[in-house]
Amino acid sequence: MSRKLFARLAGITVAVAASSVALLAAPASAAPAPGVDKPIPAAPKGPYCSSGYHCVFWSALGSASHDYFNSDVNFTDDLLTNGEVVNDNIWSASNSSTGGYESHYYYDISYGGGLVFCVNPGGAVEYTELTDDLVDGNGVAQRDEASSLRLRGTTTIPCFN
Ligand SMILES: [Ca+2]
Ligand SMILES: [Ca+2]
Ligand SMILES: [Ca+2]
Repeated sequence: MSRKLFARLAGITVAVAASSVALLAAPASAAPAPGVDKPIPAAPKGPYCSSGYHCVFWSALGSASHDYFNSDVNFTDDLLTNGEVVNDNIWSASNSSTGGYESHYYYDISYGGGLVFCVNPGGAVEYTELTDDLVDGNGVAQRDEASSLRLRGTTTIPCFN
């Protein structure tokens, strides 16, 4: 097993353990008191991604990340929080758009090469939902392939939720 793959799997185990604890600690949702107006619903928020951003992750959701506020034509000049380059190196993504934009990820820079996958507002795609042929950046399968991000309004293209 490669060092990179091992590091990813080790990190994922920790992330899963942490999320299980968070799940147990979550309080039951309280019903609004009678006569109190329901609050205006907030924009949907994807996991591990600040409001208004489109977030990409090195391995599992919540791992080393880079947050995009707008479309980005070239991932080769962007770094993850672990210092690695974003290009051909992301395994999962989350969408916390406040403007209702879908995140569309493409195989090549400048939205070229076809769509790798897309994520709806408030949604996310976990690494387990993406395919991988174990060759980075060869235009085949989905992990370690995305090279640009285009924000689009609501489309008819099926995206991850
Ligand atoms: Ca960039
Ligand atoms: Ca690529
Ligand atoms: Ca590949």
